[in-house]
Amino acid sequence: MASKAIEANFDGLVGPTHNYAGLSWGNVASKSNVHAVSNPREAALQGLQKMKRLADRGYVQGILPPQERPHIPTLRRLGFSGSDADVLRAAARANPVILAAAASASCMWTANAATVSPSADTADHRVHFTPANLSAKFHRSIEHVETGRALRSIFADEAFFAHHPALPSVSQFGDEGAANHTRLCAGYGDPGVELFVYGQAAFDETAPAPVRYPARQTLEASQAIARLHGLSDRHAVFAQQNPNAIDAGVFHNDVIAVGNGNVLFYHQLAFLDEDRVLAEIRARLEGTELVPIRVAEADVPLEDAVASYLFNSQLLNLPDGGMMLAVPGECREIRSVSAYLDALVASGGPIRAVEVFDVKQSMRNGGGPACLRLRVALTHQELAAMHAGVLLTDQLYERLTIWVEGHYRHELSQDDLADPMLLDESRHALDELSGILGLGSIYDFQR
Ligand code: SUG
Repeated sequence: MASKAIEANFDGLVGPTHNYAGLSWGNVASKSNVHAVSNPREAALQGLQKMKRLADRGYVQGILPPQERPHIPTLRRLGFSGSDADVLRAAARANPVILAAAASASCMWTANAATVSPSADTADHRVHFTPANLSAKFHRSIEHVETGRALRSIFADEAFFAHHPALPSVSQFGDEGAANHTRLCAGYGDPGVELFVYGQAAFDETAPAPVRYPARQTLEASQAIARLHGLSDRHAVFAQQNPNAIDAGVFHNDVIAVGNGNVLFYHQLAFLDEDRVLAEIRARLEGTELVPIRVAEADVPLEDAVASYLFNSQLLNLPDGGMMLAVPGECREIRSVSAYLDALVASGGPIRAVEVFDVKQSMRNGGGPACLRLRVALTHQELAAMHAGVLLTDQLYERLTIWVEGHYRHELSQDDLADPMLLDESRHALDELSGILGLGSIYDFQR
């Protein structure tokens, strides 16, 4: 019999340097808000409020800490030298985009932190983690070392958890983590089907590929993760994303599809070969029937799906059966999407409720509710074995709110990124945070 299990969501706490630098070509929101002034305090509070609302509804809610930014070791690696203040000044003078990349708070989007395979699917029956190399974007490619450190310290017990290093950091093995990985199952503790969605096959020059924007995830990367995690053919399906969708701004699959349990909610233009994808999932899914909810272009044009982030929603089990969709506020601002959501709930299908979350600060960089969370299905034994200090309680929420209010700025412009005071403030904040979360010295500056 399958052991009982839950799904925990680990949200990335937004870091003190949250800013709009326009670093992600192919991500429409990031480019259209380039150099807008951000509000890191509001961003972090919006994230915490989302976590608190979900925790209050009984969902297990965890936190992944922000990384040290600006990341001085990265700037030193690029030849900037002297004191930390000298390094910042020299980088700002030489190339402000490099400084912005080293200062990005992008690790907040933990759907890109790693790929996680639950123990019900893996050969050794441990939960497997591989941090994503995020090699498609320089500012994100520097995340995986600290991500791996944080995951190892939270899920430390080797009897239950297995950790792999990120894949080689080259475009042929570009890996964007859970944003391109969806698990379908009867119950979280039952054997599931892990759907790996890739943008391009790297070693086949004749294969279909987007022409305007980059494909960030390759087939070869997805296959490597499945091998590392010990997933047999029964547990893994590989599907190519529709290249036209990538060219329309769908830079990760979680901008056009989301799955939970036996439900796959997706846009008709999500996959290159929709029929094959559904057939392969159906052939592998045990103990339940796949319920596809296909959104037609006629109801929600792709452009509206990208602008609203309809599919970047969290699809969550309700306690009495059925599911709720946690959508970003933008879904209610776009007529086709709002009307679709009303019709969806009225249709009598598995999605019975829609709840709106305000994560605007993150949305302006192309990160909706689903980007902000990493899902980890855990048995009760595994949950008991992990580090509980990162699980959100009322007390931790209060403490973190006070912490944000005490350390974060209201405004941050691109010029501020070179301010040595910002580095100082950020290190002080993170030093205190690692104590609050009981994580030990996970940051370079603490070592
Ligand atoms: O990688 N934006 C992120 C958004 C990630 C969204 N995640 C998921 N879909 N799961 C990215 O493109 C923008 C940073 C800037 O431009 O300042 C950025 O990195």
